[in-house]
Amino acid sequence: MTVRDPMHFVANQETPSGVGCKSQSVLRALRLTILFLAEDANNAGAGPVATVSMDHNTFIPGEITVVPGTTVTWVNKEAMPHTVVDLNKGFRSKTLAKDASFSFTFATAGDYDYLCSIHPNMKGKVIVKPAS
Ligand SMILES: [Cu+2]
Repeated sequence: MTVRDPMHFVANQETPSGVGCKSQSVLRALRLTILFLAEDANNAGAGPVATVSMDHNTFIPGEITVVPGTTVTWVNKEAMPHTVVDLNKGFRSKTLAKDASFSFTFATAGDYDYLCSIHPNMKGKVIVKPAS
């Protein structure tokens, strides 16, 4: 497959000095950036989402079942700082102060046991399985 870039081709033809080429390549970079951002926004909006709260030193709900592709967001609802740490090291949040959140998109089916590294008896589980 051949990919052509007509804008770049025209710029080369009309401005042999190279000045036009430079501004064209800046424009091209901008265009690519915009495409990238647009794609990113689409992805963020496309998948299902779920929320887990952290309150009273507890993940609520403690166990959730989601389909692959779901973005889970943990939100700390209390003044006590918490973290979200996957026991299999798939994800790990920073320390979350009150109202801070952490998100992770689960692409792969499986059971994900996690805990708060500050309060190791504070545990939760995300079960990722395709809808039947
Ligand atoms: Cu904690």
